[in-house]
Amino acid sequence: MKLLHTADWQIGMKAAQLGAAAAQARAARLETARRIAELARQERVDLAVLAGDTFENHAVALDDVGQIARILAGFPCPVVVLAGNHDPLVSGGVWDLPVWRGCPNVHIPRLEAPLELEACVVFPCPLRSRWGTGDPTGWIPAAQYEDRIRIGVAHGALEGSPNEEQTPYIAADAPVQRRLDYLALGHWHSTRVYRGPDGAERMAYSGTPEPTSFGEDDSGNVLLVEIDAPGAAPRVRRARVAGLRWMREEYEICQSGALAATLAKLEQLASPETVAELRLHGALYPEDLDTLEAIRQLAGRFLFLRIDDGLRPLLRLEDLSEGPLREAARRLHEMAKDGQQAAEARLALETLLSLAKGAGA
Ligand SMILES: [Mn+2]
Repeated sequence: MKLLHTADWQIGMKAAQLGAAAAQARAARLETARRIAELARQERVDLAVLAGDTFENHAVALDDVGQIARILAGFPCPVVVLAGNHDPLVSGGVWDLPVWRGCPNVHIPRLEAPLELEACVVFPCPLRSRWGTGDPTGWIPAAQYEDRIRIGVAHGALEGSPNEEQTPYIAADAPVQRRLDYLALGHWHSTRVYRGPDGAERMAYSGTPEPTSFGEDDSGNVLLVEIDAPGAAPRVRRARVAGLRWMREEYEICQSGALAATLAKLEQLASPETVAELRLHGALYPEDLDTLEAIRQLAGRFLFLRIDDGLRPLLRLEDLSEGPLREAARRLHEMAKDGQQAAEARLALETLLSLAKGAGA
C-alpha cells in the first residue's frame, strides 16, 4: 500500500508577524493543500492521513473550512483527519460543521476505535482538549488485525523531548509497544523520521507542509510511505510541497566593506516566494551606509523581509573625550596611515573605537 502522511496544515493561521504579507502567507497554505491533493492523485496513494492541527483553532473562517473540505473530498482515496491539540474534538467545534457530511471519503474519527479500510487498519488517537494527559496511543491493542497492515495516527510530542509539558507524550517506542507497521505523527513542524529496533522506519513526523515560522529546520514536506505487507519495512520518501520559503540569515560585520557580501547574498535570495529575517550584528562603518540602504531597498523583492539591525555605528576619533584612550586611538590612527603595520593598526583602531562605543565612552 502507499500512504500519504501529512499534518499541521494550521489553516487559519494569522501569520500576523508578516504584516501586509500575512494574507499571502495564509493563501499559500490553501495552495499547498491543493498541491498535496494533486500529489496524492499523481502518486495513486491508497490512503492519506492528516495527523492533527489541520486548523489553527475552532475560530477559523467558514470559507476556509469549506475550501479544505472540498480539497479533501478531491483526494483519490480515503482521508483520515485526526483532531489535534489546536483543533480538538469539542462540541460545536470545526468538526461538527455540516460541510463534512458532503465528504464521504473523509473520516474524522471521534473514538479510539480501529478503522477498517481496504488497504490497512487505522488506529486513530484523536485529542479532545488542547492540553492532553497520558499517551494517546495507549489504547491501541497489540493483538488485533495481526494479518493486516496496522497504521497508527497520533498527535503530540515524543516522550523524552524537552520543553513540551502541555501536550500529551507519545512513547518513543510506540510502534513496538502497539505493534504498528507505521505510526504517523503530527505536532512538530519539522520532518523527522525514526528507526525502530529492527532498523525500519516505523514512526515519523511529516512536519508542516507549509512553513509556519522562522527556525523550522526541515518543514515544507509530506511523506510518502510504501508498505508491502504486514511487518514489512516501510519505505519512507519525502516530497517537497511548500510554496513559500522562510529563512533566517545572520551576519556579523567586522570590517568595512563586509556588508557588501551580505547585500550580494540577499540579492541572490530575493524572490516573491521568500519570507526572510535578517539579523545584523557588529560595526556599522561610515562607508557602508549606502550598502545598508541598498539592503533596506531589497525588501520590495521579498514577500517579506524583516531587518533586525544590530549594527553599532563606529565611533569617530574626535568623539572620544581627552585622555589616554583618545591618545592611544590617535597614535593608532597615525600608524594606520601607512607603513608595515598599517593594516594591523587600522584593525586595532576599529576594535578600540567599537569597544569604546560599547563602553559608552
Ligand atoms: Mn499541535
